[in-house]
Amino acid sequence: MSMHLDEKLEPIYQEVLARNPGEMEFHQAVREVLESLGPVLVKHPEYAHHKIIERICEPERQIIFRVPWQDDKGQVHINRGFRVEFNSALGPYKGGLRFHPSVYLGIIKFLGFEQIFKNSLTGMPIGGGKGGSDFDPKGKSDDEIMRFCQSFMTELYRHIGEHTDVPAGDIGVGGREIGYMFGQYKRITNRWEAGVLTGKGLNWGGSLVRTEATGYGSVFFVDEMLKARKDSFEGKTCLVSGSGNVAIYTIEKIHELGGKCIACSDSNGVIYDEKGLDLNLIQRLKEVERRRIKDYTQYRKHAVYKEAGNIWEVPCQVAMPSATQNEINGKDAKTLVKNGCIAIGEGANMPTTPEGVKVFLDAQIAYGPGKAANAGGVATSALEMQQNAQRDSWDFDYTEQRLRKIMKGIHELCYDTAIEYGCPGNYVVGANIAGFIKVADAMVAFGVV
Ligand code: NDP
Ligand code: 2IT
Repeated sequence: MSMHLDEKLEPIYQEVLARNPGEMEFHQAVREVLESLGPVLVKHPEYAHHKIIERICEPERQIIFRVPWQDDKGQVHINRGFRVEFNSALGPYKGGLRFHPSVYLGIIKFLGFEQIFKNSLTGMPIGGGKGGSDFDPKGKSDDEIMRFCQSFMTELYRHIGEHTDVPAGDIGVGGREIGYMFGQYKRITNRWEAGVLTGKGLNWGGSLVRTEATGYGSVFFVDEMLKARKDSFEGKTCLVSGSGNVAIYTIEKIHELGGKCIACSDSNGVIYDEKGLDLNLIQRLKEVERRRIKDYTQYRKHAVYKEAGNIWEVPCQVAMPSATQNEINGKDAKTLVKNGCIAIGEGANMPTTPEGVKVFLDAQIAYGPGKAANAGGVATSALEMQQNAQRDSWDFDYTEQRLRKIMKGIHELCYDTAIEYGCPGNYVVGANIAGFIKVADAMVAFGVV
């Protein structure tokens, strides 16, 4: 089912398997990148000589720590915290924090590994890292979230800094959590250091458009893929999985560009609204009231909720997975293609299994992999860092234009690189190779470090 690996790369992959037992998601992310790199080693024998790939697959530093906290009843709980500082060739480690019960080292490492190449593609000076905890924010009070975030930062603070490592949000970590963590960092260090975290509130160092950036950026990326095929979002029926930060602003921008989103989801079920999703309602339910997507049907009576439903069975032309890893398998991908889907834009990280990716590539539909399509979030984090360094803040339109330009640049880079390496239209090859080369060249320049 998986592609064949180049004979130089197979032993490197075997070594990754042996050194990182049981970390399936990390194995999957590494394999997907290595599958693209065979022709790069032919063009650049110096990378093999300097063992660049072996080095890139080994995180520079992996931090695992205890996070004790007390719930509202006074009960003590112990969670595990992670920060994997994967690669700092291009800049300080940069990447989000994920709070979700499924988190373990293998998930943080897959995300950190992907982040290296994604951040490279943005053209901004940021290295790759990721962190998080197996803490489950669902059903917790604000006070419990605060105490958890404070405890988490009480260990993390010693490892991060504006020139060292700059965390942000991911699943389960948004503006509220960044606030509690920034407050604790400031208190412990006695430094008002805006550049240490991104995704901050607007009146304390945050950037306009950061909240919207991942969703907007993913839609801009798909728009570029459609343009390259002389097509557009106008009149397209779309699916967006999830109903969190990325999903919400993906839906908003699709509607702005003339598409119609008819379904979204959460981990319990799927909402189908044939008249087009009511975004204000979703925002109120999810962002303000923190409720389940099921409640949508209380306010839109014609909409249908399917518990444990499969969103990919709804016929569409554009699908934007924006929830989590491996949410589209080979069968789902076949269903999408059979039902007339012509474009996939991955708002989530690694949402498609290797079998699914193969289906999309074989069908030659426009397939934008996460490390290219969802790079707008981290790119806007880098814009937030720029504003912090200048002690400045830019207006919404200017910041959105910068994001739009960055996404256009990423599309062009992936598109051109795919052609250069003989795989026109294959954004997987384009993103992996273009992202890799910039990091590899920096590592060669630095010598054996
Ligand atoms: P949120 O926490 O805001 O939302 C996550 C959404 O995905 C929720 O609807 C959640 O449902 C659903 N979801 C999460 N885990 C699962 C699961 N295991 N099974 C089914 N559904 C799940 O996170 P974001 O919107 O920030 O992140 C979504 C995706 O986008 C992630 O893959 C993340 O890595 C990626 N991403 C995020 C960026 C950002 O800037 N935030 C940047 C680039 C990528 P429920 O509420 O039921 O758990
Ligand atoms: O996966 C990602 O790129 C993010 N969660 C955003 C990281 C960031 O530093 O803004």
